[in-house]
Amino acid sequence: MENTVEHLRVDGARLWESLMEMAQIGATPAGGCNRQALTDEDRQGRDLFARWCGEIGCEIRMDKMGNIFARRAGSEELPPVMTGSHLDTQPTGGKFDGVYGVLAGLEVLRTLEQNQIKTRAPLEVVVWTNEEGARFSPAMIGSGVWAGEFSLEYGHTRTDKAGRTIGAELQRIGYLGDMPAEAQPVTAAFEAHIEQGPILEKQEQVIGVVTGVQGIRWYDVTFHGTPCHAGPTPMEDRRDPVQALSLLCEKLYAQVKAFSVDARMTCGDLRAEPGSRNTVPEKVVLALDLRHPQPEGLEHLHQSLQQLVKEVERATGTRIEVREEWHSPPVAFNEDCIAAVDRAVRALGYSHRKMVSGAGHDSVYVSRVAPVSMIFVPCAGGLSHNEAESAEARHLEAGCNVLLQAMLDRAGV
Ligand code: HGY
Ligand code: MN
Ligand code: MN
Ligand code: MN
Repeated sequence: MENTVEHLRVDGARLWESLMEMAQIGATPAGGCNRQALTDEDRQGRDLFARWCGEIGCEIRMDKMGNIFARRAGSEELPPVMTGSHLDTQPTGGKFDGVYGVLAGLEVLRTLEQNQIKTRAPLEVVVWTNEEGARFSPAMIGSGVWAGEFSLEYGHTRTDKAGRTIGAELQRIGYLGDMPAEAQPVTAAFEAHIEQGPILEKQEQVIGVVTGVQGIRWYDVTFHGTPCHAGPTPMEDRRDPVQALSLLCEKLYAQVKAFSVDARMTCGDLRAEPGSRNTVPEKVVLALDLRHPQPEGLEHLHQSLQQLVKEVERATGTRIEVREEWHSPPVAFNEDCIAAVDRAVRALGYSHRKMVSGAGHDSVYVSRVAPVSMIFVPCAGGLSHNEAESAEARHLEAGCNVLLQAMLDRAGV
């Protein structure tokens, strides 16, 4: 049996078809996907995934955070070898971020079913709830509750901008499971994902053997000013929060760039209140995302923010509040799982390199309770969180072959 397993390959065309069918759900006119967490589109995607898993005899369970576990029985009662990712997207997301990891996992199960191969340990493909953190903050909350990072109560009470809670939305779309959202023993876990950056494509490598994930810190920075009339109020009489925000961003961008080529700063969401063109705002709220691969680097960025806030308050006479929304420290993945991916890549003969993930993934929280590593494939121009996100079928197939072999390596046959 051993040698046939080594020569087993997934069906790349079937994987591509499933990706394109899933991409129809929440499809946007510009060719991307808007399937935000717990929307009707997310429900449709979940329903389609569950139907596909049912077709190959998987047992499907759901927990209280709406995480979906599709299990293919093994020949022995062992903790499962897990894979999966997320089906939710950014508002202007693409066809592959998250979805690829879910459907690559499904393709592994389809391939084993088709070849009547039974693994010793059961295999499980997981859909984690709200990985993106676009509709509900913070990101990766489904896997975060499962791994014990957040309480179920915290997870259920997170709200979107319209004040709807995760708990109510899970109920509304019919994905509020009754299984506790608590980690069970796992033999090993792997997540296949597009790189969402330019390295593999630039270096013409097919596979990224992912050794860890960089650290992330999210803040809500609120700049308080004095609302007044846009016309009669002289510039020097104003306490304008937009002026404070632009001064802070200018200084912080400069410090981040000067500090390290690996440092990241993003201001992806801004809102002014009351939001009238001819009233100087009372306040401006900035959703800030800082990242760095090392803990001390992330701490340096955190300190720079605190210190610049004080400087800008003095310079503009405004009050600035910094509230930390989320802190996901850098993660190093499990050496045995990294080695399993490495063995698979070499046996398959794909070009490859080791790398750290710039994006956060559910594997960050899974790694708190299980041995984990990830498999990256290139995406065009390194673009993601963008409707033009694209990847080549041959690369997606290669990554899925690596996933198959790495899972077999850990599950046994
Ligand atoms: O923000 C991230 O890195 C992930 O895509 N949620
Ligand atoms: Mn993702
Ligand atoms: Mn993403
Ligand atoms: Mn992600």
